[in-house]
Amino acid sequence: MINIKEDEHLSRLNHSCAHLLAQAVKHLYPEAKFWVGPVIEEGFYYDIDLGDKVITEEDIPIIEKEMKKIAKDGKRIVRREISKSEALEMFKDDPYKLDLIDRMDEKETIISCYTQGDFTDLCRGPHVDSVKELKHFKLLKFSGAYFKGDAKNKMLQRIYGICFDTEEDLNKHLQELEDAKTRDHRKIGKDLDIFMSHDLVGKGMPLWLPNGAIIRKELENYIYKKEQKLGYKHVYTPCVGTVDLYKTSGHWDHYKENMFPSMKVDDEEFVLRPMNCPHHMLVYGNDIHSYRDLPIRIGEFATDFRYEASGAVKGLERVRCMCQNDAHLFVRPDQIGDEFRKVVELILDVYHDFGIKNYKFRLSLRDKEDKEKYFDDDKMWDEAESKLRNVLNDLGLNYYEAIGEAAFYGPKLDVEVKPAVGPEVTLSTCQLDFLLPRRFDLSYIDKDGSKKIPVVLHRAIFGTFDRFTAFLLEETKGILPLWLSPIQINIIPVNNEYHLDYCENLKASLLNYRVTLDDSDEKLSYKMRESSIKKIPITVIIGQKEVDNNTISYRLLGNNDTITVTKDEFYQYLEGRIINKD
Ligand code: TSB
Ligand code: ZN
Repeated sequence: MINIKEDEHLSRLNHSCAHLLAQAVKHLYPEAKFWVGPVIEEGFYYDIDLGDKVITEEDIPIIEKEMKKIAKDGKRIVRREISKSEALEMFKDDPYKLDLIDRMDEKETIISCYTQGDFTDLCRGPHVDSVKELKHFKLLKFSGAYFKGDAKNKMLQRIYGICFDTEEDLNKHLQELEDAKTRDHRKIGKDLDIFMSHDLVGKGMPLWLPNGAIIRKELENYIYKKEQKLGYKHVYTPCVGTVDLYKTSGHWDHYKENMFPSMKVDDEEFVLRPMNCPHHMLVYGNDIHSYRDLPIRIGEFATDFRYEASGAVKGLERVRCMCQNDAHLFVRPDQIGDEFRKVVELILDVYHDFGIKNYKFRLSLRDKEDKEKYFDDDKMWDEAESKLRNVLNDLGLNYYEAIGEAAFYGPKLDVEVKPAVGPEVTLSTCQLDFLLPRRFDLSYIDKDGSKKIPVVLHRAIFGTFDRFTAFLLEETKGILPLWLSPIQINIIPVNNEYHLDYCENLKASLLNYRVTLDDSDEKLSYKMRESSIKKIPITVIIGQKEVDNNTISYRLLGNNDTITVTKDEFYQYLEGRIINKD
């Protein structure tokens, strides 16, 4: 889908359309006051104070109509540069604009305003020449939005829209938006009974339903086997720790705003953990290690809690309670490159198994100026950053570098994916860390008998099971491979009276698979449709011919061909698909 912000012309068009929206709102609600109206990836929005008025579905076509009317009038959009005092006078009745103007430094910024007919807005621009260029737009949605994003402030009305040059472009885009909605994992998750939410549990705290739990268990088994083969040792640790644990790790100083508040129990003060690293540091520290023991790879499917803004939580993709496919790899400095390469190879291997192709590698580096966020050891950072870069280059991978995106403890590699709706998110991650082992006073005995400090690689291949499942549902449109499908085979007797026994025997012979038998009294065509709606990969249809010949007829999801085989052939076929992760 097009990113409006990245296209100079469309940015200008959409920004002008935001002004058109504001002008129309001002005509309809003269008391309206305006905060900001930026261009975003998906078009534009404007945050508006309408007093007690809350925008409803019915208001949107009325506003759109007024926008069309103003556009038809075809007034020119005129830019004017003004002094700060002029700006203060011009917007004296608008506290939001005054707030903006107050923070402007006349010497550094040119203050400008744009006028179209009876409407003037404070704005940096640029804009199109005339409102008559704004013909093909649509208001897409609306929501409440706190002034400056702060829940303590007043709730404003935010209206979103998008504008194109032609009706064709607009319609194409609207169709893409519709398609994205059907791909949205929140819709698929509901339709296929994968997860639910409930106010009584809380925001960003999804409940995995039986179908979802099957997917998650299969993912756990899958990655657990891979990690076992690679020498990982899995542990279980509590999902709370004391505040002191997080003070020791540095999270209390650097990550507190992402954590749930602490709670007192007797004389201890706990927090729900946002990360598992501190626990794993303690597990490592429980033993004395020789240089020969390293790398030591401690893995856990670990539940974490993070404070995500209520407006940011989203289905399974961004939650407040998540389960990481986490591991911390304790290595000697000379093992960093090798171990990092193994993690990248594991990521590539897993993505290959799942057929994931749409992703980007992002090498996240520190911002050298930001001494507050990043510990101050330029040599260590430079070395670490170039080690990661070298491995990526050796593997011949495409990646881009992002300054200031590193964790406070070191540089990292993130894998970025694009959800059906909304901005990119990180799936897998591998983060180098020279700091935490120091903070926990960890060591190993080197060849010469001296005590050395290990380096840690934090890595999560799926990221979290939550986010990975969300992504997978969107990539596959809910059509999961056989091995992951909550229901793998649905058996339908053509006639319950004559064919049910055969179907029951068949089901009993498929004990290793997740099988349903639809013996309801519905018509065959209805049952077949249901099977397809539930995205069941294989639907077996048993009629008289199959009973007489001791055969099986089946259809694959999305395909109307019926294939008839012997039972043995069917078992072999199933086995083959499971082995091939097909
Ligand atoms: C990899 N300490 C490391 C760990 O050892 C860590 O916590 N890294 S993280 O902060 O990047 O989180 C790991 C992964 O969790 C991310 O790559 C992302 O895929 C996933 N994740 C992060 N926040 C959320 C969230 N709110 N909801 C769902 N998944 C999330
Ligand atoms: Zn970690």
